[in-house]
Amino acid sequence: MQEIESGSSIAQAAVSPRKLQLFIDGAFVDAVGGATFPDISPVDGRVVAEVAEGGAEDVDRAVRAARRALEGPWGKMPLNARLDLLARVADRIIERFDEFLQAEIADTGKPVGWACNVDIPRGAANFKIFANLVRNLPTESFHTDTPDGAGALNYALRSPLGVVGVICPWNLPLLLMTWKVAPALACGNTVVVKPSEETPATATLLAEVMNEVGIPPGVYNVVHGFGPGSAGEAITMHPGISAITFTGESRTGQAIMRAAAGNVKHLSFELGGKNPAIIFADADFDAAVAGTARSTFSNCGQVCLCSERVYVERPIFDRFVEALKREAESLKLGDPTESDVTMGPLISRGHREKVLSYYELARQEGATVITGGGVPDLGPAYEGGAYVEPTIWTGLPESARCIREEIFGPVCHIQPFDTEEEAIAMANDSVYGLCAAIWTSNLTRAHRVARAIDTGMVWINTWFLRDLRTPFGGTKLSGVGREGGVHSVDFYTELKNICVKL
Ligand code: NAD
Ligand code: 6OD
Repeated sequence: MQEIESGSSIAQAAVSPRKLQLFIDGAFVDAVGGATFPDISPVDGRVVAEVAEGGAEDVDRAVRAARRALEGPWGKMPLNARLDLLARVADRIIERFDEFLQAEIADTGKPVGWACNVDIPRGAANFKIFANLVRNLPTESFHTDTPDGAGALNYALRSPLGVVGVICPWNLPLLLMTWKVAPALACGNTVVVKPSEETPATATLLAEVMNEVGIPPGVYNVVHGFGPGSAGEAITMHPGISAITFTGESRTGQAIMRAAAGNVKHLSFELGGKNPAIIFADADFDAAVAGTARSTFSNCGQVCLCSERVYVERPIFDRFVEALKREAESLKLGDPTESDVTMGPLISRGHREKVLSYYELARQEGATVITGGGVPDLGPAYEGGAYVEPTIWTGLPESARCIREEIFGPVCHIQPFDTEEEAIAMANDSVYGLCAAIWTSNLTRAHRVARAIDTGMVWINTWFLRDLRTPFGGTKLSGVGREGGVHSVDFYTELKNICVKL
C-alpha cells in the first residue's frame, strides 16, 4: 500500500484522450464495425478515452477464444503453475500501482486516498488470496458403511464451470472486477469481462498485466460496451457462457436473470442496498459518528454497503445529528488527485441528475435538510463535473421514497428510535438486505440485534472491514448467493462426487 503525504498531489491522471480497445485472445483489437464511445471524467467533463464499443459478434469472438483456452493451455496447466501465474498478476498490479491508481481516478474521480488504500491494493489482494485459497483447498470425502462390511469411499472433485461472464459496475471498478475474475481463474475457468461503460480503464490495464506475466491468450477477455442491446446483454444470452457473475442494480439483475434463463446459466448476483446503521445511546459516541460519516460519505456514497438509513436512539439523537453534520461539512470536495480532498464527484452527470432528483423529492416529502441538498460551487474548473453536496435529512416518515429507494449518493436520513425492537423493525422494513452497521458498547445486545437483522452482512462497531475469506452477499433484492473464500470456489466450480466400492 502506498502512502500519500498530506498536502501533496499526484500528477494529473491519464490527461490525454487515448484509445481503449477490446482484449480478445491475448490481443488488443477494435470492435467489429469499429464503433467507439467516449469515456468522460466526472471531475470536469473532459473525454479521457475513446473506447471500442463491442457487440454480440465481439462477445462471440471472446467466447470462442475463451473456449479454446479452456481446452488448450489453461485447461491443461498444472494447478500450481496456474496459481503461480495469478500470484504474479497480484505482484504486477503492485509494480504498476501508480498506473492503476491514475487510470481509476481518471475514470471515477474518486479521491486518491481512497483509491490508494482500498481499490488498487484490493485489486492485487484478490489474486493473492484466491490463489492461496485454491492451492490449499481440501478434497471433501466420506467413508460409507456397506452391508458387506467393506465400505465405500466417496470423494468430490471440483472442475471449472467453463467460460464465466463477468459484468461489473462503476463504483469500485478494479476491486469488484478482480473480486470475481481472480477466483474464477483460480478455479480454472476462463472469463469474458464487461466492465461498466463508465469505467473501462483498469480492466484494460489488467489485460496488459495478463500478457506481461504470461497468462495464455483467451483466458482473460475484455469486451467493452453497454448493457441492453450491447455487449452486456450479448454475454447474458451467449450459449457458450456457463455462468454469470454480476454486480450492479437489482433491476439489471432481474433483466439478466430473464436473459440467462434460456440456457440455465449459473448466476451470482451482488445487487443494490438501502443499508441501515443503528446507533444505540451507549455506543462510543465519537467512534459511531466517525464510522457513520465513513459509511455514508465514502466514495461519494457510491459503495453498495453505504448507510443511507441511520437510526439513532433518542437520548443522543440531537447530539448525533449535530456531530454528523459537522463531519459532512468538514469534507473537502475538489480535485481527487489532491491528497487533502476527501470527496470527489459522483460517477457522471447522468447519475447526478438522479441524486439531485432525490434531493428535490426529499424537500417535497417534507424532510428537514440538516446540511447540503444541492450542488457545491467549486469554481469554473469543475463546472463540467458531477459534484453534489454531502447531505443529511431528518423528519421523514419511514414510508417516504427517500427512505425506501436506493439513491447511491452521499446522503442519509437520520431517524430517532426508542426501543431495540423498533430499531430492528425499521431496519428490516426494506426490499433490500445487503448489510447493516450496529454501534453499541453492549455486546450481548449487539449479537442479539445482528442476529435479528435480515441482511447478508452486519458490522458491529465498524464498517467495511473486510476479510476476503468471509461470505459476501445480500438477502431479498440485494442478491443471489454468496462470494468470498470457499463460497466463491463453490460458485466457480462444478462438484462431482465419485463413489468407490472398497
Ligand atoms: P448497473 O446495473 O446499471 O450496471 C452494471 C453493469 O451491468 C454495467 O456493466 C452495465 O453495462 C451492465 N448492464 C446493464 N444492463 C444490462 C443488461 N440488460 N444486461 C447485461 N448487462 C447489463 O449498475 P451500476 O449503475 O453500474 O452500479 C451501481 C449499482 O450497483 C447500485 O445499485 C449498487 O448498489 C450496486 N452495487 C452492488 C454491489 C454489491 O456487492 N451488492 C456492489 C457494487 C455496486
Ligand atoms: O469488498 C468486497 O469484496 C466487495 N464485494 C465490496 C462491494 C462493495 C460495493 O460497492
